[in-house]
This record gives sequence, structure tokens and C-alpha cells, in this order.
Amino acid sequence: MQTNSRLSGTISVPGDKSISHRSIILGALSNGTTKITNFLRSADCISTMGVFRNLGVQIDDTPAEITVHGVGIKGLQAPKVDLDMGNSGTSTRLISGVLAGQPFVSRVMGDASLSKRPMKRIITPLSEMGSEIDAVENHLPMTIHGTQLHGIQYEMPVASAQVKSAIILAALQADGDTTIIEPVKSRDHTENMLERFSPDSIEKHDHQIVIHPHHELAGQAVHVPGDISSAAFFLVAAAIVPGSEVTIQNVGINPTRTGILNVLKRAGASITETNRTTGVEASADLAVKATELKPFTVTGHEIPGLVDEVPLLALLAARANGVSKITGAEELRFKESDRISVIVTEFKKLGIAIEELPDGFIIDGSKPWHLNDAKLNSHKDHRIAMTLKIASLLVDQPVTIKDFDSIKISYPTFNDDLAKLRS
Ligand code: SPQ
Repeated sequence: MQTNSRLSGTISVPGDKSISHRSIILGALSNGTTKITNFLRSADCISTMGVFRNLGVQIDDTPAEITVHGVGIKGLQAPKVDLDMGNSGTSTRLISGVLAGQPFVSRVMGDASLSKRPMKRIITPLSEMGSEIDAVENHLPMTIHGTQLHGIQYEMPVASAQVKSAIILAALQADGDTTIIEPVKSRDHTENMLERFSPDSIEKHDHQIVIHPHHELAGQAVHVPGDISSAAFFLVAAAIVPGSEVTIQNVGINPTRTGILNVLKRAGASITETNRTTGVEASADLAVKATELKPFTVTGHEIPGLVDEVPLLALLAARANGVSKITGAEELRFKESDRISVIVTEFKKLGIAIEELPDGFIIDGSKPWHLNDAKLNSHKDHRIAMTLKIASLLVDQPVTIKDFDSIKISYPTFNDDLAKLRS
């Protein structure tokens, strides 16, 4: 373990990325203004803002708040440039749902990593609704020929909040109702926000959502809670670095996102929750103390609730006293990197006993780590970069992490928060 690795103190993490994207999108499609506080100013959310500015929406950014001057569902303008989604899968998939129903053609592109990510998952339902989308081998760049869409009934093959949200945003513009059925419930921020912006547009059941079109959206005040996926780095760090004791304030605890807390508790981590707020997107202060950890199992039905935290759970497993198994996580192969293969490659450099499965890992945390290669690589994936940084706290020699600046995608102030907890 590096000297001075112990983490202690209290921090607040920046606003939730998923909720920040959605507040711009629904704000733009509303009549009236939407004021957003604690918006996440990370590269991905800035991509979403840039796209809506290119669709004719005025968005003011002051230190206190973001103001979106909504134009209504029918008020977007045809873009004069390609719409650049940067590295952001969320921007691409959600905004494609919006563009599918507009009376103009748009060309959507992104960076090298985004251009490798699968788009068939949205092209299939949007085409069923009547949209024509050109994309070579279902990858970006993609040309979306907006048209009058039709309502459909769509049974999703894989749980995905991005696909579900793309269909919801398209369905708001259709000529009839749309029903979406999910195999396992994924994060429901779009539904929650739509219920506030346009209560008559949405009917929610357990695994089924019905969208009623023809209702207008009204601008709202949105306060974005802290991002549990960012807090997760320090929750896991505090659990695994001996002597640590950390509190993170105002973390979003929407039940579709708190899978990480359930697994931490199963592993025997000491975790307490205080100052819970109520409301659609509730938040709480979360405190974690380092303690002895037990091995654990995570299977497919839990994955949607912790999908972005799987690299961190692999790290938690590497410090638990026994063999842990994570399965049902094949979706990780389609993120900013192939997160299963990349975690295995990078953890082996740290001498962690990890075995790759098609859909996850087996990790023996009882075996001591031994550094094989100090040159770690984030593979330009923000979540891998930060997971490796936390892992490096437990290594007693210096390591480097290639392309660490990818943290700007979701957590630009990660280093400042880590420094606060180490001082
Ligand atoms: O936006 P992007 O790049 O897809 O972001 C990621 C991340 O790690 O930040 C995934 F790579 O989060 C997704 C998440 O995995 C954000 C998201 C959302 O806001 O709707 C949903 C999840 O993806 P999916 O495919 O399960 O819908």
C-alpha cells in the first residue's frame, strides 16, 4: 500500500450524469424555461448541450445554474452541421430518439470509441416506428431521416435505459400510444422526469411503460443529485483501503441505481445512510468505513442496477477474503471500452488473481497482489481510469495510467476530491 493512502473526510460528488443529460433534453423539448442546478459540467453533458444549441435551442450557462429556453417538441431547427456526440453513448441514443420524429434530416457522429459502439439496438425500434436511419454496419456516423412516427409495442431484448429512453422520446412524437416492456428494470430517470414535465404523457407499470403522445411538456426547475456512479469510486476506496472513513454528501439513491450499495453490504462493508431526502430522485449522505470483506456473487438480474460499477466491484472482489463471481455482465463489452477484457488485462498487471468469463469474472481476493507491470492503461475509458487509480492506492510502487484525462467524461474533479480525502 502507498504511504498516505488512507482516505478520510467528507466530500460531495458532482451532479448525476444521466439526470444532467435528461434535464437538457426534456428542457429543450418543453415550452418555457428549465432551470437546472448542480448540473454536471463534464465532457459528455457538454456534448448534449452543444447538440441542442445546434438544433436552435438557447442554453445559458452561469456558475449558479443552467437555463434551457425550451422550444417545444415541434420547435427544433434543422442542424446546419453534423451533430457531434463526442464520447457519449447516452447523448447519441437519447437524442436519436428525438431526431427520429423531427421533420428534417440530421447526421450524427462521434469520436473513435463511440463510432465502435452498437447502434442497432436503437435503429431496430426507431425503424419499426417508421424512421429511416442509414448507418454502415449499425455504427456512427448515422443519418436520421426524421418523419411522422407510429406508436408500437416493443419488448426489449436487453435491459437498457438508453434504448428505453430513445423509444420514449420518439414515442412522444408518434401518432399513437407506444408500450415498452423491459426484461429487468433499468434506471428510470427519463420516466421520472417526464412525469414532472408532462404527467399525462406517461403511465408506469412494473416492467412496462405506456407513452401517450400529443401532450406538451412544461419547463421545470431541476436539482440534480450527486452521481452515485461517481460516489462509488470513494465508497469502494473507503471499503478497501485500511483505516479509511469517508462520508459523501447528497448522493442520488434512486433504487434503480443503488445496486452497488447492496453488494457493498453483502461483502460486509460498514456503510450507513443519513439525511435522506424524499422525492422522485431522492438523495442521502453515505458513510463507509474500511473493514474485513467477504467474497460475494453478482448475477444478471442485478446488473442493470450497477452496470457502470462493475469494474469497481471487480476491485472490491480483489480485496475480499475468498472467491467472488460476477456474471450476466456481457453488456460491459459494449461500453467506452470492452470493460470485461480491459479489467482482466489491467488487473493482471497488478497481479490480481482474475479469470475472464464471457459475461464477467471470477476473482480470488485471498491471493496477495504482486505488481507485474507498472504501466496501466485506461483504454480511454473514464470508469477504467478511475478504478485503476483507486486500485493503485493499494500498490506500494508508483504506477502510471495511460490516458487518465478520460476522467473528464464523467468526473472532471475526481483528482481534487481524491486529494481532499488523502490530505
Ligand atoms: O453515455 P455512455 O457513454 O453510454 O455512459 C455509460 C458510462 O459508463 O457512463 C456507459 F458507458 O453509462 C450509461 C449506462 O451504462 C448511461 C446510461 C443512461 O444514462 O441512460 C445507461 C447505461 O447504459 P445502458 O446501455 O444500460 O442503457
